Amino acid sequence: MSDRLNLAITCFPTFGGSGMVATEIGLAMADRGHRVHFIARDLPVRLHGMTRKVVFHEVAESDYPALAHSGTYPLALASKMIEVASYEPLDILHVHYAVPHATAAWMAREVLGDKAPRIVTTLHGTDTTLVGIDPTYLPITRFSILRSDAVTTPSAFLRRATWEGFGIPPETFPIDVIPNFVDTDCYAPIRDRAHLRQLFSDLGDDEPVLLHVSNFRPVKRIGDVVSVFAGVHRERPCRLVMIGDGPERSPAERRVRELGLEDRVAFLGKQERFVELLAAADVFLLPSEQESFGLAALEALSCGIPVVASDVGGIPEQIEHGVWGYLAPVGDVEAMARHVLSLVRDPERWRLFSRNARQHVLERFQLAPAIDRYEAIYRRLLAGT
Ligand code: GMT
Repeated sequence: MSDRLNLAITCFPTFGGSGMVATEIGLAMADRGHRVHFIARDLPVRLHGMTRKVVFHEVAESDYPALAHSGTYPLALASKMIEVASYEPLDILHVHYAVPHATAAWMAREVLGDKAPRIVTTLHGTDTTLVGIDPTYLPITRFSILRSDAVTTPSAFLRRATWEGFGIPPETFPIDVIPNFVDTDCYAPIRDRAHLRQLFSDLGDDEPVLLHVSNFRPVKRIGDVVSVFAGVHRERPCRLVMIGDGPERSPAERRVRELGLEDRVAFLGKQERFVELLAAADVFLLPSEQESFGLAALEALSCGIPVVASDVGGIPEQIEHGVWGYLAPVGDVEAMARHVLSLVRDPERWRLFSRNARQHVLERFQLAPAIDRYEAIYRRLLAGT
């Protein structure tokens, strides 16, 4: 086996955390001298401008009229995997998200036979907790997971949920937990309120700013973000920055207008880069219904921004309640607002939480150790152990 690996990565090229994690893994592997291919529907968001380092293969669905609306993406993806593996001796195919990516990888492997790469599947959350355990998709998702040569999850919670949800006895099928990671040089504590003043020209010097980033899907409980903000604002005037877009954005904007708070809230939509705003905010809100990990919270912690979040899924694996953030039961917006107030009213406590947050991320969630672990899995599979 050569030292230089030939790796292909498949992910959703959207703003979600799974695509970002996949992209960072690919770029880091390319930095280590490995050959890296991305096979995806579109150029992954954080891959923009980086194409010299990696090769991108676009998955294009057939435009044959009879196939319109028949969901040919998994077939088109498997076909592209087969095509790439036919002229490149791929060692590893690392797919992010079980449905349909692990399924497409399995189909490609069946076709490729001896030329097939090893399949690594990283589960990210909803592929297990929502879609995967939907009875319609459960058998095919379970099958695709079990046919992978290695499976990883970003949290111990998701590993447990996968074993339980798919009825897989843990002793028969090991799953590696590799926590998500963050680029701590990029996500660093640099507090410069000038960026916030571009959003709120009348922002007071000590007026707290709350911030939320997500895909605004129902699972994120966007209504709770607004309720927590409104609860805090009643006691201590503050601002809210909302980054991202999705089905819950319009209802949230409507609610903010009904509350008469539109001058105090900035809805920015999808942003490719928002680290300057994040690092200048005071508290990050993540009141999700479910979260296998919560990458956006980790990025906030890396900037030294305390997080107030719901006590679900993998979130408690990265946030220690009362030390660098606060956790509350899902939907308990009063408790969340109280926690935010306890931070913004007590600068000494805020500074302590901020230091703890950054320290914790530096100790446990750096990029290089995570990449070492993925690479070790690739090499373990190729060594056949
Ligand atoms: O949060 C989302 O809905 C997007 C989704 C995705 O596919 O990117 O996020 C999932 O994967 C992220 C990266 O591992 C995790 O940080 C998120 O917690 C997870 N989302 C859910 O579990 C709801």
